[in-house]
Amino acid sequence: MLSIIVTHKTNIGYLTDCLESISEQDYKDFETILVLDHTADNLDNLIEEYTNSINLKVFKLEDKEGVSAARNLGMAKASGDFITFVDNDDYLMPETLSGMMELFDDETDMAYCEFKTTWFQKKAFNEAQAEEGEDEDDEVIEVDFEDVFDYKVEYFKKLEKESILGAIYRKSLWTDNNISFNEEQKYFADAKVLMGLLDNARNIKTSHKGMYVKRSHNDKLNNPSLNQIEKETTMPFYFVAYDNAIKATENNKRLRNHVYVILAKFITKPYLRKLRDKKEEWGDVWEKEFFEELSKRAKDVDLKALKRKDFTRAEKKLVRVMGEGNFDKAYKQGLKVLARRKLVKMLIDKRIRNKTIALYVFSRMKFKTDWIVFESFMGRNCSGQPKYIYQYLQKHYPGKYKCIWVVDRRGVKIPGKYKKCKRFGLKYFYYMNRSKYWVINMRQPLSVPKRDDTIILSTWHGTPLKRLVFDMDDVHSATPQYKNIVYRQTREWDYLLSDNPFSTEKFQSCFLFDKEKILEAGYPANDPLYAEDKEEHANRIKEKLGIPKDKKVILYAPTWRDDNFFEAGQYGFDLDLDLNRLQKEFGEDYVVLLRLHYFVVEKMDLSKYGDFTINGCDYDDITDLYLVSDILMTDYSSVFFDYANLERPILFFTYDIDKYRDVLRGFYLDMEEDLPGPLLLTNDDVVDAIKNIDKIKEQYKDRYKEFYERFCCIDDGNAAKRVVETVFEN
Ligand code: C2G
Repeated sequence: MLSIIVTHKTNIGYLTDCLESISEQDYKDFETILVLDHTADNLDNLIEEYTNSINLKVFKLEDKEGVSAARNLGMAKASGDFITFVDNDDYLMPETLSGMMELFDDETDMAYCEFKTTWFQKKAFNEAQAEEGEDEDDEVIEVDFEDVFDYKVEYFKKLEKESILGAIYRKSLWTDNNISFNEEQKYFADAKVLMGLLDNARNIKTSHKGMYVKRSHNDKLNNPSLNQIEKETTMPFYFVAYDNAIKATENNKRLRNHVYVILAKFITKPYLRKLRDKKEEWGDVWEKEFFEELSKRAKDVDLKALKRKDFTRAEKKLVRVMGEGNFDKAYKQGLKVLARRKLVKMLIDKRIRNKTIALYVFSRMKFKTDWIVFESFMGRNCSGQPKYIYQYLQKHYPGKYKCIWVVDRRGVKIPGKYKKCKRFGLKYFYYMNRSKYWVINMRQPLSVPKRDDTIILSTWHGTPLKRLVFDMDDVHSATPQYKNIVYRQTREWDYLLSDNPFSTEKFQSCFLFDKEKILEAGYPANDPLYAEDKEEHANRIKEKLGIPKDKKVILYAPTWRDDNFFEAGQYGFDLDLDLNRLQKEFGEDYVVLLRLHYFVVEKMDLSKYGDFTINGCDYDDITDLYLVSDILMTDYSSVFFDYANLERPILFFTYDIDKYRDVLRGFYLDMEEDLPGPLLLTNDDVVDAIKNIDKIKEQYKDRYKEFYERFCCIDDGNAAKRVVETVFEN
């Protein structure tokens, strides 16, 4: 029998995924030992639900605490011949246990499985995996007994942070060799244990079936995972772990060498970064206490273990000098390592070169109080709130400000008098460093430091429907540091523009933002929707886009999907709308103006629909597209909040609402109750709705009115004026 040991202290939200994944295993001969480490969570319901399906046995840590003690207790209670550990915030893919269990023969003491770190919850991860396609390669690598040594090192390298997770062990491997977790050690307790296991295991096998999925928590502020806890807290445990690992590898030179490599990597990477970044905050800790501790250990490192492919000569020297125990000398060598690294980076990366020039040259140049940098959608185009604030300044304060537009693409049309620069080009750093105002509608890069007197007007780009940042449980599309990065960026904003009281409320929670700095002035980009000449303007745009005068326009403007991505900011899109059918049904009276979100890089081939579709994907300014359309169809995009200012019909094609709501994001509004139009789940619904658009208008009249009063209550055509008069010195 196999005993699965799960320990629990906090994060009950994650535990369901963990237990569910155990219940879904096809291997059934197991018990689950759940050890509660003084948890404040109420697990009664979960325990009841899973008692049978995972053969659950619950124990409580009484007089001790901590994950090491909890795991030891779990092991003492385990009645299986085999054991494995699953952290309460992680989960297993199907067939993970059977994949490993079937590998055990008389000489095998451990079997490990694939291991992946993710920020996806289980459901989303499964779907992403399923879409990637089944991994056909479930071949088992058999290891010769002689090679087991290489294997041990390989295994060790694979497991990030020297962890014992993602493997099944013969229990006697632990008991015969007196291996257990050091209960004094709050962090890094796995290192010694793992060394002991690897050293004593007779044979190790690897399974390619299933996977151990380690969840990173990306909410460093509210819910840190171990590697997000400040180094100052974990350092003392690191030293203990290191010493234990050294002891455990006394008779095993190759594993010992690997321990040296770990220390050398620590010295040349995080420790060095600490010295560089925190000079003024070091205090005694990094310069004295940690330096001394590291130095003591560096002295014994066999430098031959540090291979040329992993360490430069300067880095190797740093490890040697650290071992000599002279801080000043080590610091100097550290600076040399950093300077060399920077030089190499500058040679290969233009952006780093420009950033360095900015640091030493531009940031020391005179600050210009009448310069304004404008940037919309990270330099994609001239649109959104920045465009209309800019236009207002051009019209009402001609010549007063020098305006600079950040635009990356060629051919972007910008009216008026301005300078232009490319994002992260040399000129960009020049203008960003010297200009007093930055008007941006997304987040600014942290690599351009804000000067003390710089004013950032963050206009954002829509009333939030989809939950944002700190209101999201899980961030599927972003890096694990996402919340932390957003927190730092938003601290730099001097003003955050809001379109309505609802946004003002949500921005406070989703950005943990101060109400005082929120400027509830309405959206300048919605000003044209109230302009007296909007009809004439619309006609001009229709002509530009080639929309026949006798046709009505359905604007289809969906948002992006967090899980359909190629890389950061580059997303795919599957068009579920049946354009063929719409053309057959409505080709006589309508055209469809297709406008995908700016994150979507996939190009749509619309040629087969002839005149029926107009491609609006590359059109700069969506406000213009609102003006020319008779109906808006969207899904979860905030575009409808803006469009509602026109009081024209809105349809919601929400074919994947369950996934979007439950897995990917979650909403701030009740989609069924609060929206100013119907939710359409299929193409049949879409066809019906368009056919009956007048009826729908009538049906949703009251709701539309309520919606308008709630979300469009400030926009009146004068938002740009209000913003300019508040933010700029006029
Ligand atoms: N947008 C667009 N075309 C689309 C969708 C969006 O031009 N098909 C533009 C609109 O200006 C819209 C903005 O991008 O207001 C934001 O789009 P969303 O679809 O709502 O998505 P997102 O970028 O995730 O922003 O608070 C708002 C949220 O941040 C949403």
